[in-house]
Amino acid sequence: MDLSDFQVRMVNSFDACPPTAIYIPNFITSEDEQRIFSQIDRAPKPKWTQLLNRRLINYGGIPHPNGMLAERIPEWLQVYVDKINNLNIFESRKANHVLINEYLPGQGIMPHTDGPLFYPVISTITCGSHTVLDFIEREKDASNNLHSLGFARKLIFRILLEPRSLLILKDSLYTDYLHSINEVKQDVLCDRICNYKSCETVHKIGDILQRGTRISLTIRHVPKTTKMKLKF
Ligand SMILES: O=C(O)CCC(=O)C(=O)O
Repeated sequence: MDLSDFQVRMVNSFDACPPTAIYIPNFITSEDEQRIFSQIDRAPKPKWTQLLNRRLINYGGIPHPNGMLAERIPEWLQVYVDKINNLNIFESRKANHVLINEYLPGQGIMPHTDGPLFYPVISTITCGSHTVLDFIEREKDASNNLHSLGFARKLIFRILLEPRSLLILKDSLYTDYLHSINEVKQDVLCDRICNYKSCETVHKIGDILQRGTRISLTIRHVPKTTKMKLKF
């Protein structure tokens, strides 16, 4: 697969999309999507971390500045990690961490960057419902240093994530932009969405999409890992 065929290049006829966003519709099948939902349904309750606006599970370990204590990724999930690894997006490295987020309609995630704990490439598979990912340029101070949370922020562009799609973010979209998901129950499609042409479904500006439960699989590489030392 030549990923450059899937690169989102323009926000509209005037503005280029900053490098680099790759959007692949139908990256997984409906059967895969069902399988993911049924496996996640089986996850024991204590595996979940409940936050105010979503809940999540870490697989592969918990990323930490001192190094992630590596844990085995379950086989059903490793299938999708391998599918991402086959795209060679982490160069010679392999993905070793999956963050599962579950969003109910009306839930989202605050503007943030993924930061230094990860190799700077994010891959996200969307299951169940669409969502819209918003991008905001990070503020720079007088010395050109980036702030992780800007002051006056400007919404630059949006990417519509359809069920079963894959989004890859890297380069300046990893380092210089915050991403977020609005806490709304429906999305009114607007002219800041820059990937209409790559979408599986034909959409038009003004369409209203109702959100359902969305599960996202964010598959990344954590460079600093440690193995559990067993003492007998
Ligand atoms: O659910 C998503 O698509 C985004 C998740 C995300 O940005 C994160 O967990 O850091």
